[in-house]
Amino acid sequence: MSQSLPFDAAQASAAYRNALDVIGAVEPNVAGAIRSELADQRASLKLIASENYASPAVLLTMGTWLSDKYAEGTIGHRFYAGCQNIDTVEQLAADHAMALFGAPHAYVQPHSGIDANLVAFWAILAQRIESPALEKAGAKHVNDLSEADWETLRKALGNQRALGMSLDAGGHLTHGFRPNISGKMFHQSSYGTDPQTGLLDYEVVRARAREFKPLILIAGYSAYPRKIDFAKMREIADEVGAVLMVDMAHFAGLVAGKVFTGDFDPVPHAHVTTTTTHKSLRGPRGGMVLCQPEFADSVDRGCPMVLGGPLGHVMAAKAVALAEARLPSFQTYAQNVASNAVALAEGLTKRGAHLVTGGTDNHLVLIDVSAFGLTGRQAESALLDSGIVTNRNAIPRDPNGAWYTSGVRIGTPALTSRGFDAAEFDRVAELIVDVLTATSPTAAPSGGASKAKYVIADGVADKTHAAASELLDANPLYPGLELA
Ligand code: DSN
Repeated sequence: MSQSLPFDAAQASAAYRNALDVIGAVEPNVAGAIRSELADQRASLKLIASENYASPAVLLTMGTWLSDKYAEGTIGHRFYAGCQNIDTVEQLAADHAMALFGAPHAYVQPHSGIDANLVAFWAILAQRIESPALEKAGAKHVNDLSEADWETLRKALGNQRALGMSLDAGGHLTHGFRPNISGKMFHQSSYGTDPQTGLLDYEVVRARAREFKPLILIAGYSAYPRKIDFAKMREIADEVGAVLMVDMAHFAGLVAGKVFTGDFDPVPHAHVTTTTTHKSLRGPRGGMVLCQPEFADSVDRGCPMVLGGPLGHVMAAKAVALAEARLPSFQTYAQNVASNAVALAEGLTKRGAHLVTGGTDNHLVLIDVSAFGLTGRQAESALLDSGIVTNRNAIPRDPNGAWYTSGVRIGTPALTSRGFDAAEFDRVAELIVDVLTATSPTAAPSGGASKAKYVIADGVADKTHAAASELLDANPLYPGLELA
């Protein structure tokens, strides 16, 4: 499989050489760090499920004077003069997003996934909450309330409920958990996964929703290796009168690339869908909200409600990335991301690794490394020592908690962008199992096994580094792009 990033190597080389000369003339150390980052990215087996490689066109779009313009407000309705070009790029990004995802409305200003979720939460509260304060004030929208009315509203907001996937089952911090503002705005409850199969049990979700009666039913994940039936989630939301909010940050590329269709495509089923743009979607770092028309007005008030001024250069890069995702080649890429994940899962399983849910049908697998006698932290570090970049992750009902964990999360989007195929992912699986088998915990000073320290059998890390380099050399990142 050849690399799937669309770009012209000669053009990109010339652009980056000139740009680095301009940067280096002012602060050579920054130019050095940029060069060094490319070298590092080229030299590592990047398996972090939330990372990818954006195309040179996407990256170059961000280094422009669109960055210099303030543009609070919405398209054609700004609080600053002279925003015509920001209007153009924001409209382009929204149009591409609506066309790509078949969404009635798109808001492309959020700076990150957390921001996108916050915009969605406020929009849902504004749209759905039966606030006595709103009626009393005769206000049409929370933005029109007086300070006294806000006080009443805050009390009403504090009584709202959100139901999302539990963190250890693969849910996200922004789905109502305490370290995030969503855990303070809402009374939160969660649904987990079946203890035997590791899969979502929709009847358990339904029972929890009936009992808890959430305002918002949240679906989506950052570490669940399976697809979700969003038609069923919408049915549950409707049954209890909840708004269905789907956070598709991790799998937006699979939706865009038509791997997840029908009941597994969240956009037609959810009232509000949020995403990041830089994971499997392969765009610039940022966020986005798609919604049904009834939420559009409230979603569009994201800035200044909870967002700072929109980043014109990033919205422009979103437009470029979304245009790329509309090409037929992106569908091939997305199919490869999913089929490579299956090859990786099968390669790990046949060599004795235990996978949460026993496999995958998205872009990631979650290995339960306790079967190797390791914590997630030890496994992550041993793999890194061997040239393999992953991240540790809790598994359902994890006895080692969120810091040490018992899992390692592995994703295929980045290496698939480099062109890795199923046979190469099978080889990656072999390398991972070799390293984990050769790693053992050292003794803790207090007795028993350490949760952090480990030792890798002699020679294994070096051998794995060499094998990883062979795979990387066969699939160069940005082939032909030369900085010197
Ligand atoms: N940091 C992202 C991830 O790794 O899944 C989610 O916020």
